Amino acid sequence: GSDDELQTNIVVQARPKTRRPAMYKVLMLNDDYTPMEFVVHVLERFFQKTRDEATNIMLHVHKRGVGVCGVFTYEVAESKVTQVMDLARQNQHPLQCTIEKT
Ligand code: TYC
Repeated sequence: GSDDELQTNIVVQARPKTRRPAMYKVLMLNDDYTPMEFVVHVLERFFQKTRDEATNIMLHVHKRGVGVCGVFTYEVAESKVTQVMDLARQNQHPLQCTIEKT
């Protein structure tokens, strides 16, 4: 056969089908026992907050009962919750955090 019969089947998509991932808030919950300083430490260590940002978030949670630590993809959010809860348990603090779809 001639050279034209060789099909390569290459399709160039003009607009690639990308999909933004679902995002999840990591929420910190207030309790009566976890030291304020520990919560500030957690926010600095796992959520890259400055001392001032961490203090503001901690005080917001202390007063209102719940606050947002950050917004992440599902896997990252789950990982943050696990790391926070592990450190809290190691230090015998009842600190709880959870995720919520945005
Ligand atoms: N309420 C705690 C206290 O008075 C402080 C605290 C703040 C605990 C935020 C948990 O997510 C929390 N020691």
